[in-house]
Order: sequence, then structure tokens, then C-alpha cells
Amino acid sequence: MNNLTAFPITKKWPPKQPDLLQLYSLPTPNGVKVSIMLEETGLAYEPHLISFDSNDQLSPEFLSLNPNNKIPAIIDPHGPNGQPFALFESGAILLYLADKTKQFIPLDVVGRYHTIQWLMFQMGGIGPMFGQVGFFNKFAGKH
Ligand SMILES: N[C@@H](CCC(=O)N[C@@H](CS)C(=O)NCC(=O)O)C(=O)O
Repeated sequence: MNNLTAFPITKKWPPKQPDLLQLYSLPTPNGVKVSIMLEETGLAYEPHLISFDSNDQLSPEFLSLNPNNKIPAIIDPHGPNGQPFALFESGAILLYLADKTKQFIPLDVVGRYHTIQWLMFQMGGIGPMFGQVGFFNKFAGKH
């Protein structure tokens, strides 16, 4: 059993199963990337809903995990060296989970960087562009 009480976010979202990886997210395009990865790798996890309706992402407890007020974020109670490990940014989380489970990323350098290049392509290019298409088509200018 790992003690996650050192992470202030656990005061607002107490873990029921602190031995499991804790996911703080919402089913948005960036949020579901990590949910899909967790499901595909078979890692057990406990999800916590960060509601934008109540501006949960701006709460001090959430900001203690990601000062950039964005989901998704995780705490792995069994991180490197067996210590609890917190991480935000979906791309960083995907890489971490791939390395942790040795799935979805080859160990050889060439295969590894070919995988990372597509991750960077998604994170820095097509992902934000699609996000803007959605925002301007669905929300911008509407009251
Ligand atoms: N680069 C970040 C982007 C995350 C992001 O934009 N998350 C959005 C939802 S898809 C969010 O949390 N928005 C809340 C806000 O900006 O207040 C990542 O990939 O994790």
C-alpha cells in the first residue's frame, strides 16, 4: 500500500484504491488518449472526473498536480524506484506508460524514435489543429 497523502490533489479526490494508478481526467480528445492507453495496456487504474462545469481544473488541489490547469494527469503509486510519481501532458504520460509496460514502443533506438516522431506529430501538429477546428466550429462566437 502506497501513501499518496503527500499529493494535495488526493484531498479533493481521495483514492479509494491508493495502490492503483490514479487518473485525473475527462473524456475530451486529450483525456481519452490516456484512458485508451490504460485500457490497451491492461494496467489497473482508478479514474477521477475533473469537471470543467465546476472548473475543477482551476482548483488549488488540481493545480498542485498540473500548474497548467489541463487534464489529463496521473499519479502512479508504483513509479520509478518504487516511489509515487506524478505526471501531466498526455504525450509524456503515453510515453511513460509505454515504457512502464513495455508495450506500444520498441526498445531499439530506431523503432523508438519512429514511434516518438508520430507522437510529436500528433501532439504538436494535428492534435491542436483538430482541437481548433472543433473549438471554432462548435463554440466560438456562440452565447
Ligand atoms: N498539451 C496538453 C493539452 C491538454 C488539454 O488541452 N486539455 C484540455 C482538455 S482537452 C483542458 O484540460 N482544458 C481545460 C482548460 O484549459 O481549462 C496535453 O496533451 O495534455
